[in-house]
Amino acid sequence: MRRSVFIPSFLALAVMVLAGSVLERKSIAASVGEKPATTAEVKIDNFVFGPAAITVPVGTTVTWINRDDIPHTVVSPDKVFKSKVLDTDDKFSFTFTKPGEYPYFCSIHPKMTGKVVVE
Ligand SMILES: [Cu+2]
Repeated sequence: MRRSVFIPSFLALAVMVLAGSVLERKSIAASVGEKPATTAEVKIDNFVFGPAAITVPVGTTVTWINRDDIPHTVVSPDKVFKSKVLDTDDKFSFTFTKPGEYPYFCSIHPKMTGKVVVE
């Protein structure tokens, strides 16, 4: 009677240990095999993109956030990306997967310009 209780609980423990080591191996592989995602932020304030030019590695997600009290947009003239109209505190994100220079402007105030350089 005692033995029949012991064996199932031993098996359950063994399964838990095996499952744990598999999970651990997976997370190690993930941390070695994948580059950490990088992010960058550009603030829009007082009709200015700040910083106006940024240089980021390939794979970076850039987020623009409108800290101004009037609406702005973030538009690539090469049609690589285009935000909706961003009201105060709205955000727009784009992930750059290829190296290059990506100029952009605000379609409401075309004198507002910026640039993302992806290396
Ligand atoms: Cu604007």
